[in-house]
Amino acid sequence: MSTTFPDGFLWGGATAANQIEGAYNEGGKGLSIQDVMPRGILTPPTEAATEDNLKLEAIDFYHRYAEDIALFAEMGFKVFRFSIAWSRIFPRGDEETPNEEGLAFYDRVLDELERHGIEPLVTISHYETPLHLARAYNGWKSRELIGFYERYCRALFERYGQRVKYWLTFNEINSVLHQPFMSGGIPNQKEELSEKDLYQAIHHELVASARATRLAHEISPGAKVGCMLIAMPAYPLTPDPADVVAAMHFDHDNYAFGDIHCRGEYPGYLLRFFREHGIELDITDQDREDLTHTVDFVSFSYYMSICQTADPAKDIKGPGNVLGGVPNPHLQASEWGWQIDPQGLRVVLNDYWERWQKPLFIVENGIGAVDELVQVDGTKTVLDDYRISYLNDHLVQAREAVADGVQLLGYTTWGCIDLVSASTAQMSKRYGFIYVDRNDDGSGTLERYRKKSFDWYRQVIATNGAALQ
Ligand code: BGP
Repeated sequence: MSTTFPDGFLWGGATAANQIEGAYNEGGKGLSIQDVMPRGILTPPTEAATEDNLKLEAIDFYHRYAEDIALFAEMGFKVFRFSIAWSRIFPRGDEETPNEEGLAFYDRVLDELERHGIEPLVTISHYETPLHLARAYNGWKSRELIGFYERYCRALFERYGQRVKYWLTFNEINSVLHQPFMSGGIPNQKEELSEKDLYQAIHHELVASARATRLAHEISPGAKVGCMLIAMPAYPLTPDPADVVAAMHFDHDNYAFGDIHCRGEYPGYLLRFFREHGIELDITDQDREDLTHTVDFVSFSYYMSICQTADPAKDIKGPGNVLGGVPNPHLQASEWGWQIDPQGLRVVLNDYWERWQKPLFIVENGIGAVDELVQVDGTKTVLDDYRISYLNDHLVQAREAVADGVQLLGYTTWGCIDLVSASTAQMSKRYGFIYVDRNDDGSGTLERYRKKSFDWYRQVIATNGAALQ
């Protein structure tokens, strides 16, 4: 395989504010929904922030960002994906004016990135809706959130529009269907919500995303705005055509979000679903016009694929990233049961490219694993060959997709520095090239150590992918 990655390919890593920053009540920050989710998505939220939540301190990026960004620069990062904590900028979410201290923090982060020549890639909303918006408005169920989000976006674009080119509107927007609280700030269990409630909330997010895209283009004409999806290809469990149709339905649930972001209108299969389920959404003429402001590129997370079946007896879901599905008998899994499928990434890249004809950006990929800190030549490190192998194999498939003709802007590994897990709120589910000394019980010095994969990734970036095996 001689084809390499395109010139200017954006190599880097990805994080989210609530999983790295800590300082949950500093700098005028309000509470976000994550501050009351001490167990991730495993148990319902608590009434208030409890100390028993690793995210309150996380890895203290709020105070250590300069040291961390210097380490990213040492690996040769071209891009760093991070999210802005909405509740740092608008502590309750419904204020008229932004919190200057919050804005100033991200100025400092951007200064540091600029100093190292690292391009920022900013997620505007990554599972961290201000708690007040969840409690007082029922999160995205309320149409009022569109206006609050737009005000927040305006504050960001006006402040950082000259310095940030790449924006993502909502992290893994298709997850609202599955995790209404974490993803949509809707304070109900999924079972308590009607399908209409869920799709109405989704509609509000889609309109907000389109309005943000238009606003970014107005305020800073060079801006590139992307949607962000969970990519999880569904294979039919058997060649039975009924299984193929089951896989198609699963794909539709996810494609719908990309179709609306890229084509500017609801796809026929979703309209049919609404008709057949008696779902009548409140969609205004203005909403329809807003939705026509389509994204510049499509970004996605990719961790795994799954199978689908029409046979209820075989429809037994395994663990996985938010969506889950029937395990594939041909694949191995990570320690957390997420099945490993590098070729699925090539399939997704080809599929999305052919479907939407928009540049693609892989903004999350990686393996959560238990790491052991060891001494090698007097230096503490982690011999994480399993991580190197996972990332290598996925990048080889991304390179195949580029050779297939897919336009790929960049690749950011998930959790380039160890961080708190979104689903389990553990520290021990590690993804990073950089080990952070912090344990699930909250103990640890927060010292950073380079893992074996740190040097491996440095070489991959330095050779623009030629070092891949
Ligand atoms: C995605 C989220 C991230 C991240 C990642 C890994 O769904 O966008 O925030 O955490 O998955 O998941 P986890 O942390 O549950 O291992």
